[in-house]
Amino acid sequence: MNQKNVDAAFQLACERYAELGIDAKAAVKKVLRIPISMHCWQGDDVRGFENADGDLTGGIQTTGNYPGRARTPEELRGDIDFAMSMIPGSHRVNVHACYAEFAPGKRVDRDQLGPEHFKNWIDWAKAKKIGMDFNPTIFSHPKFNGWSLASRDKKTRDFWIKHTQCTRRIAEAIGKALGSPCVNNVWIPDGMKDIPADRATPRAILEESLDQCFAEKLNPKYMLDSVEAKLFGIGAESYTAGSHEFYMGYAVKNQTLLTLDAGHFHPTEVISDKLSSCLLFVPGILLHVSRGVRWDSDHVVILNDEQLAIAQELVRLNQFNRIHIGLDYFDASINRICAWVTGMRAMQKSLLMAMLEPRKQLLDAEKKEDYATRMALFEASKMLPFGAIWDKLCMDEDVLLDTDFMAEIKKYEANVLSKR
Ligand code: RNT
Ligand code: ZN
Repeated sequence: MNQKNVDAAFQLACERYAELGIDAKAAVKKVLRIPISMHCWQGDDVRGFENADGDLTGGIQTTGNYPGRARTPEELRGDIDFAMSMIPGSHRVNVHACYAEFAPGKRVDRDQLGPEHFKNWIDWAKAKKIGMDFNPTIFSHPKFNGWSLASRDKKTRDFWIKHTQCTRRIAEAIGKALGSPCVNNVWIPDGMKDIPADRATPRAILEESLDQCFAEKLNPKYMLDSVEAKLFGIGAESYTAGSHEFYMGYAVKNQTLLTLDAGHFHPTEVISDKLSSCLLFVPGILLHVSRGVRWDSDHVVILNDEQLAIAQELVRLNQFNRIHIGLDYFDASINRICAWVTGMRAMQKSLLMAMLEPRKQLLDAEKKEDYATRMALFEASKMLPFGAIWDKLCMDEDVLLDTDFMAEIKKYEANVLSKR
């Protein structure tokens, strides 16, 4: 990287944007203030620490066996630290209940978890001055037999209700310790492979179970509840109890946050179009930014059209206090650090790009119903010197440019990952 060239390109780019009335320097500042919650589970293929060799169940799958996955909490946190060193700005980390740590001989089941089992995560986050988010882990466990909170079996249901109640208290403790509300996201895989004869009963049970999960009032200054829908999972292709309509209704009725996962809808149905509607009726949204590819909902986030459309909506709505941005994907077939860094940076790039659109001209054209001008402006925006602004942002934040970070990751792979 030639620093002089980056500076010169930035200067020219700022002038070009200024001609259109866009303040590129202000956009850079703004994007750096937006925290993104990085999901810890990309680092170990969603295995967790309870039984890392156990099967991943619940209709989600990691495919691939790329060497170097994190096997211990120290390895995972070390990998996250390294990934974060290549991501501009300050972010959050999203942890699942299955990443609990136990003192020797003190292992407990998921219905007995407490904040003490996440002490190392909390201390680490505190030292880094970052926030954390949390999730009950309602899959990959012997008590998940295809059903959990929507189970007809009271014992199964009660176990998962207790687990979810534990996670809410853990989330509250995390939020209190770190001085930033911790979003606790409930997702369950419950569903059926083939056409159900009764779609209603599991949903009625699920509503009752969730009411029990959320009965205890906890302080929203420290924790926020969110619920996540999904259209289908592997082995639950025909029906999921927790569908979009179910959780949209639940979140509106109970005023919880609603999680929108980009990979959880029909292939041509996009979450970018849902944000402005949902925000009218729920107190907030948790985004699971992901990339669906055919039947898989969890490919690494890249700067594609839907990613940009999501970011455009976020910027245009400008309600970052109500929208929590998190990533959710897992690719076990490539270097996992690169998967994190690429997704986080793509999220940031899309936000920056969205902030650099000729907003005023676009709105003017639209108001006049001059849709040809609007289309021409959108096309013109794509050719603006966005890359020069991004490079300068990276350089000033002391992180490597897009063209350079992979060499650093390769070094880490040779020195650290390949030794596992
Ligand atoms: C699964 C959901 C859920 C999980 C994570 C691990 O389809 O998207 O959010 O990916 O909780
Ligand atoms: Zn998700």
